[in-house]
Amino acid sequence: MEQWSWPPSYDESYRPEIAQRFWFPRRETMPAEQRDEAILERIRQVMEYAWNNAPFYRRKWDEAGIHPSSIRSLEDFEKVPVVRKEELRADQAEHEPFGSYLAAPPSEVKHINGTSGTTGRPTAFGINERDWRSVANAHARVMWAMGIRPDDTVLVASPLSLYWGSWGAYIGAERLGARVFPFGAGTPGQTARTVRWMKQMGVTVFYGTPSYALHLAEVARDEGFDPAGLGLRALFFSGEPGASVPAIRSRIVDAFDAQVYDSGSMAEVSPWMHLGAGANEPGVLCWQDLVYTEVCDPGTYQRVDYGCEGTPVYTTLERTSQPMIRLLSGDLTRWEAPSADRGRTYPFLPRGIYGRIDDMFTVRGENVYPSAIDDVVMAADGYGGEHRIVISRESAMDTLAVQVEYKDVPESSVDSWAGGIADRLRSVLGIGARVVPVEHQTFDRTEFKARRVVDDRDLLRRLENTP
Ligand code: 8LQ
Repeated sequence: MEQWSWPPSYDESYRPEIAQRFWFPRRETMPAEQRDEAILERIRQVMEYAWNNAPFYRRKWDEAGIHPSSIRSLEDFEKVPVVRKEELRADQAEHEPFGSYLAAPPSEVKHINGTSGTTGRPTAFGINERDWRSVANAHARVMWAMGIRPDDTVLVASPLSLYWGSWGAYIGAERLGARVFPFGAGTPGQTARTVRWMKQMGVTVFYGTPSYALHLAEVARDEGFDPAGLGLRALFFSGEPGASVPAIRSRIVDAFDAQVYDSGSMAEVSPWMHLGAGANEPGVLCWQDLVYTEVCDPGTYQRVDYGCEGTPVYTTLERTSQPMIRLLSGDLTRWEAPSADRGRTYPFLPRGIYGRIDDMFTVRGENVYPSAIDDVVMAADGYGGEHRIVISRESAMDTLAVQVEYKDVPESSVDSWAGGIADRLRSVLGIGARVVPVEHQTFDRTEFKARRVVDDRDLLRRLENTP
């Protein structure tokens, strides 16, 4: 039984036959134009609901001269002003604790999560029971598409605190009938224990960040286990670029000998609506009937053509407590038109989300994103497991050094090894960079999202003065 209603309501006893490829075949495979018509209708309902229940939206749209009834096409919808994260933060400071974009009565809020960022005022997610259940149902659907089934044991290996990603994975796995193992991450010494428990509990599916999976593989080896022998069938990721960055992806596939799926968007718009294109292929699909995604020009916030790069702007179609209507991500991606060849008729992001607009730097005229450097560096034989990208934005032109850990590279060849990476950076990305080899385990490993970019002029000067 397929459901697609506003407000969302799902038959909690429904589950497809094990062999069925699609959880909701009609919603997932219908012609994209037909789905867009239904989405337009849903957008109107969601806007109407927000207009009536969330003063934040009424104020914002009043100022812009927009009323939900004026949205007659998806092109009209592009005129709705985007919502920035700073606006949400400011609104929440003024209307504590959940902001005036809370559209449900405060007494209905039954779950609190929050932004995982460590800087600035955190924002709280107030989630009612209806949204909690729709996220569970949506995630079950997306995870079903990753091939996760009731006989799987799913390890949630990211922090089980404020981070929505962990809870989304938890309730999604639970809803599809799998066994859930909320081991979490982030406690000292936890990773070695994770490895042991994974073996003992027969974990078959991993959820976490790509950085953490690579760290886990290193720790497993240190503990005497081959990560490929841990029994994982699949790993799925959100939180940072990696699962669609070729060198990172192949490191994970090689280490665990398992399928890798990219997913994730922003916690504010959970459920994540993305899913790897297929087994062991990078890229993600936009599940438009859950979260309507527009890849937009970062200047005009209008949709760019398929084939072009832009920033995702998200609209939740199933959230009633804090609906997000045109939330600006500030991320970067390129999208492609829906195609029936992919099975699901959703737009496709072939390289996933590969950066943030504000992460971009310019070296000798070339625009560079850190994930492109990750891709080159991590593809090198002898890569020791971590690196740092040190940039200086002192002058008009940024300058760049990359400190790269090496492992199993003979001391006498270390300089030429680093030279080889510098050559590859120049030929693949067109940038000149100083590559500084450093010993294995120089840098801390992360159990959550990696922070590899160091914006530090003094460090750069010291590196430049190193012979
Ligand atoms: N971000 C998140 N997922 C990403 C991915 N697959 N590829 C590249 N960048 C990604 C709970 C959500 O599923 C994921 C999440 O991490 O939410 P947050 O904590 O709100 O962080 C959102 C940001 O993480 C995005 O804007 C991307 O920059 C990155």
